Amino acid sequence: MATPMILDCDPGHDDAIAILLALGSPEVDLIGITTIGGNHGLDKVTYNARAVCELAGRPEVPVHAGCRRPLIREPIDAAYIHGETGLDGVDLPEPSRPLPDRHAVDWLIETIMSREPGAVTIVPTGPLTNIAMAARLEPRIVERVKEIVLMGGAYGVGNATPVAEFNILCDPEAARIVFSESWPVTMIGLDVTHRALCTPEVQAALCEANPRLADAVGGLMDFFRSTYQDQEAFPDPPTHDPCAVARVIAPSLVPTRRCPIDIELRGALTYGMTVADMRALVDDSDPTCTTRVGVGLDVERFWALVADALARLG
Ligand SMILES: [Ca+2]
Repeated sequence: MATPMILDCDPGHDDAIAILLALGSPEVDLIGITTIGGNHGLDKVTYNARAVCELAGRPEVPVHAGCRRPLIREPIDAAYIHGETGLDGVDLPEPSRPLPDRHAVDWLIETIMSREPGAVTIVPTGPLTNIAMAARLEPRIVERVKEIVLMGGAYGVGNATPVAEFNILCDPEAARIVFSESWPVTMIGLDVTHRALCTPEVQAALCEANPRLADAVGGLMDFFRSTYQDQEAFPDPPTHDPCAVARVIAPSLVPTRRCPIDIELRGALTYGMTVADMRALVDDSDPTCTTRVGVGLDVERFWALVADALARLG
């Protein structure tokens, strides 16, 4: 039985790979995509999400545009990593379906409430504004969501600041809401995703897996590599977002441990930090702690999973 999944994203090069991974994996039923201003403004990332579905041959997957701005702070973006379009380096097909009017937050609520309790898994790979808004607008969704598996945060080093990860820093107040609700939250942070480096060997294997998509995947990764080399001193780009999708598809691929996580909202140097209490005070089976953190990645299996998904997209 495939897991019904909603991907809440801001494509973004690694978001694009996350969408392709979800669409190409039989373990997942991607029931829709919601978008959020993050890596780039809302209009660009929404267009990109639709264009990636078109590229995958799945234009019927519903895409709904969400929040344009964070709850409280001023918007920031990551154009320095993802380029002018948000997906520089590739020519994507134009979306063939019109963008629905319905706001992503309304669509999220309606979709979750219309499904069986415990059915839907949400995978946010951008700022958490939409998810926080949905929880406040319709609190009953909190107990109906099976799990939130998000890319964001870190218990170690940050990226947008020394201690804060970009997605969380975009809207720390929204993150506080999402992490403090009673639904299960699994945080797949930089501690995991910095291991998912798309080396030239990995990239060649991905391109070989699907010749039809090879130009697009290669173009995305070439651009992503160049900005990560120039801006972040990484030899190869860490491909963050598909790690969260992979955790849903094959949990053993991303080991986690249960620990309390809170979001720093007041620190002059630490605003947006995900403070994970790793002191092992919480037993792994303790149900009163609803947050988990990813602590590792089976890198070889991860990339094999992505290659298999690309191959299935035909
Ligand atoms: Ca993202």
